[in-house]
Amino acid sequence: MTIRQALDELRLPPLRDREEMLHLFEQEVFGPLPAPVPVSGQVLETREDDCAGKAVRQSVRLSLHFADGDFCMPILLTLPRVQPKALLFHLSFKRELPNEYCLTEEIVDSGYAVCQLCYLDVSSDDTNGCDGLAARFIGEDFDHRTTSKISLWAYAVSRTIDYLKTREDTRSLPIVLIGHSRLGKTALWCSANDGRVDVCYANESGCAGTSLSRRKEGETVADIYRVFPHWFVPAYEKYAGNEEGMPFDQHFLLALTAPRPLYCGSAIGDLWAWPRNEFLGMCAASPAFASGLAFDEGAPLPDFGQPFRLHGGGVGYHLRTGTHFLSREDYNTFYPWLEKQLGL
Ligand code: GTR
Repeated sequence: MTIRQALDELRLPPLRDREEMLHLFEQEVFGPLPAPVPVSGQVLETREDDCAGKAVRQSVRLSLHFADGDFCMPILLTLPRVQPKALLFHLSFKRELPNEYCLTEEIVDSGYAVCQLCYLDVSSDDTNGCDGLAARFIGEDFDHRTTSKISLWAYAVSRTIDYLKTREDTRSLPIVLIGHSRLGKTALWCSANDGRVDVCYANESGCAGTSLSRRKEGETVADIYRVFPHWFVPAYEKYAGNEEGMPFDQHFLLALTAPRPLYCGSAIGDLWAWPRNEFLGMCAASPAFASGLAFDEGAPLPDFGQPFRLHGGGVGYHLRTGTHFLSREDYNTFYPWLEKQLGL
């Protein structure tokens, strides 16, 4: 079967105007992001000898100034002593270091500054957890019925970018947003809403991320909504078992990063995310980009049991061996493609 035939078989809705696609994802999947508020940052601690003395690490408290009081969350900045190529914004599962998904010394050695924000410092990953930023919206304009935790996490990334744009040392660095799995979904949604994300890398983001829902194996809409309803608005549930009835599919979400570069990493053993549909999602989104994924429609559908990479366009993809993880190999495979996009 060719890639074209595999895409045709899915009978995907054709890509639409940006505003329509954004609206569909707000209405039917993640809910809208709250309105921006002013942000300020206070450096709480500076460590001059981070990464064997090659970088300075700062712990910063960000304050989001809402009319009814501030919401504060910590971020961690690692700033190389030499001029960085870009800033990798790592949306993180945890706050503590070391972080197996974000090896700061290696990232610094590869030439990048790092900003880490832990999603749990925004709001818990819990169906009934109206804590943190979620508490601001419960009973007001937003509760998790009108927006989702994924929207709140994405919102927090954007407010952090507001702050990064106020700092002399980070303001002009390209922002490369990286998220793995549920945080890959969040990175895609943030990038869809915020054009200041210069490059978006969603690693193994699977269902509701890069993986098309139609004919998906592994995790389905029913599975994900049953376990994680708080990632979505309730409208999404109606597509459980009715993926064919969706007026969209995940290629709409991916296309919302266009014309900026977009990257996806998949793993052969990550069958829950279903690499075949992650790859086809990237193919289907490609027409929205000036330079899409460099694939040949008439070529045979790749063997998803073998690693491969497609680095020839502004949409990039790799499939590696192994299981669900944001690995060194993912970073090291991503960098050469990223540097092309950054014009280095
Ligand atoms: C799983 C979820 C996936 C993925 C993953 C993760 O339990 O079903 O969609 O997001 O969590 O975030 O590690």
